[in-house]
Amino acid sequence: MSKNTFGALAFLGIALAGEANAAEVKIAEASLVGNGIAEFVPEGFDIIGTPELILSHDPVKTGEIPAAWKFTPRYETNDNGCIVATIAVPEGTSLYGGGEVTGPLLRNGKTIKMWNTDTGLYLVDGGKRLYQTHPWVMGVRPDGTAFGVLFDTFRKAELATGNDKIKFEAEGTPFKTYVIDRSSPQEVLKGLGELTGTIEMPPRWAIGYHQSRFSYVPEARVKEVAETFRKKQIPCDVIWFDINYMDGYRVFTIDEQQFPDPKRINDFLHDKGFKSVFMIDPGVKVDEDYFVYKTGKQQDVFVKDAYRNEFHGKVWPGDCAFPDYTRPETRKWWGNLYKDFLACGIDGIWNDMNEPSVFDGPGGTMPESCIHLGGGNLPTGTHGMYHNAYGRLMVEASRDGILAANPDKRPFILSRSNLLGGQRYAAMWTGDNGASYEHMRLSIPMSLTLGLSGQPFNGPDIGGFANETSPDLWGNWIGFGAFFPFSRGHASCDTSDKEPWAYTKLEEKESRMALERRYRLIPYLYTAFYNAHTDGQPVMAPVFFADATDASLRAEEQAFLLGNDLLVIPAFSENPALPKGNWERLSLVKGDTKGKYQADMRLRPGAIIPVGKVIHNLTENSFDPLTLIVNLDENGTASGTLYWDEGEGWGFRNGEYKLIDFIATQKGKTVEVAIKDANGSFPLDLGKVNVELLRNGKTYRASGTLDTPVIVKL
Ligand code: NBV
Repeated sequence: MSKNTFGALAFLGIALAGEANAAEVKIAEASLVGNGIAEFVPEGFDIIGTPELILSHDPVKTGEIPAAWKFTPRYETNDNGCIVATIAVPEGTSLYGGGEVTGPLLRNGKTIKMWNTDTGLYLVDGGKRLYQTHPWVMGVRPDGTAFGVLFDTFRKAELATGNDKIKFEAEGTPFKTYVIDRSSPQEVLKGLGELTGTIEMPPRWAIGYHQSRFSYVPEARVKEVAETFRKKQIPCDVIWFDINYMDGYRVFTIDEQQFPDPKRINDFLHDKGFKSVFMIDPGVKVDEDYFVYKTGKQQDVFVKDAYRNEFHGKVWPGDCAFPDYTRPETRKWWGNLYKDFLACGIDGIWNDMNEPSVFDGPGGTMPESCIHLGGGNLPTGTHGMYHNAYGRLMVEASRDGILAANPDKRPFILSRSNLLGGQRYAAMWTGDNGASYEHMRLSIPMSLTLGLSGQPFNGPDIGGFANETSPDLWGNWIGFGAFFPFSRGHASCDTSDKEPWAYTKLEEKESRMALERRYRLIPYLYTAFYNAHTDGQPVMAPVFFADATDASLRAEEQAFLLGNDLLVIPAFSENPALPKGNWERLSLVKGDTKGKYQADMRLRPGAIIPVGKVIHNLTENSFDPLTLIVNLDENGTASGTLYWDEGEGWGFRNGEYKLIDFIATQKGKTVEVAIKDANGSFPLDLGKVNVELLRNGKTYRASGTLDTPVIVKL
């Protein structure tokens, strides 16, 4: 870790921790701040040196730490003047988390660095340093109980998850540590949500399939791609606009040659049931005739260099200035830029390059000596201090602006860089992967780890961003990639086409089938997003979530769970470790259990899942009819939930939703399926419901209105 940050901080007159030799830092205050949540405040902690950007609110003290409390961090300063927090780990604990990581799901014995970096193909630092920062670890003990540790700082850091201890070493002043000790991994993630907030309900279209490339231009090409999806009846909800739509890479502009009438292309997409997402980068082209630069300069919103001149660095448009999002005035100015931009019918925003990536800057970013002025709760500080918060502050500003522009709509923002807690503002994708089997396999533990780190709404570039994708790689990837929480195909500018039909007829058919499966699952998937929103639960979860006491599941990273009840076993997987019990094989689309690339899907014993019909975009009606798929447990019972609302807007906050609990009970040779409970005022008429009961490889069917129980004969 470099020392120049400290030099710069001293220059700013910001308090420094002792830089001399390793010395213990005592804990000044320790208290409970929630059910099984302890807060540790070290001596020397001050909110100026370590401002709060991770937690969603100031935790309130609820009591004293009980005498039997097991996890207390030990703090010390080291020779570099960094603060080191160490927590001893009980024997046999499986460690997870750290946010965006390469490598295995099981993190015992791993070290990662926290310094957000534009890392094409994950090559920087051998994949130990990626685009986001999540100072968070979850431990699962042999008995299935779990704990989590949150190091509450966004400073440059290193996180080592050793077998006997977790060690977190960060620049800056002493930081607080939160420890959550609860009965299960699910409960620990709920606690993480209590501290850092959860995702907002996404607009429903955002959980459909997305098609992107760098870049779909001009207008005619966008139309062609959209029309081909409809003609070939491959489900898709969103077409993405990468940087080439801009006028000379100037953010908040649209190139008139490529898109002479931006409203026209958005109207076209909307007519066909698509939404559009447009990219906005932080770098603002230095151009006195360009309104964004001009107004930004007038309002003095840009980051300064060490001599307090406007900092310039090169990105796509050439020389750029960078908004100083630590300033409330800048966030306001930036947010306000969205209103006119979105007015042509743009539905969502993609914030890229926000580590920030600066082509000619040291280490590919802006110099650590640059100055952020701060304001509100944030003190003036160097870029060295604020680097890992840059993307998070950007997406907060974007979200606020988008919401102010369209107050009745749920914002959808995708971000490449972010910080733990930033799930409150944006979904994320895992950056520039490559078209390789290695990255295809890696995309599963990466996505799972993000879900275990508070960010359930995530996914990779399916097919691989860089390099050519072979038909077989695409087929394999989309076969399970259709079940990522965020499911999007994307491709770099110098590759061949990567749309589902760009390979052979076989992959086209398999893509359609995989995506039809996703779209049938929308009622179930939307309910899983609701659980993510209310309880911080991952949408895509590791297999061990099915049984945290089963040691054989702890490292499984080929198969995964979608929600609580569905097991997804990718076609490529070899000897996956699967949970015990009678998980019944599920068919959602004719022929899917035999499809070459289709994931094997299994339903949990004791589960009822709500699924819709095959639709091709989310403006169509899923409930025509609704099907309840049931797998009884060994006691002959099953239960499940459906959450549904408008799919847009905020009515659900005032009770305009429907939350229905279903129950199935075996009575001799029949099974009764009924509504156990229904809440909320959203007018959802289920009409006639189909029931499919899976049992020993056979399907038993019945249907009825559920005004009275539907009876399935065995
Ligand atoms: O905007 C172009 C790309 C984008 O397609 C990709 O998804 C981002 O991760 N962007 C990076 C800029 C540079 C790519 C080489």
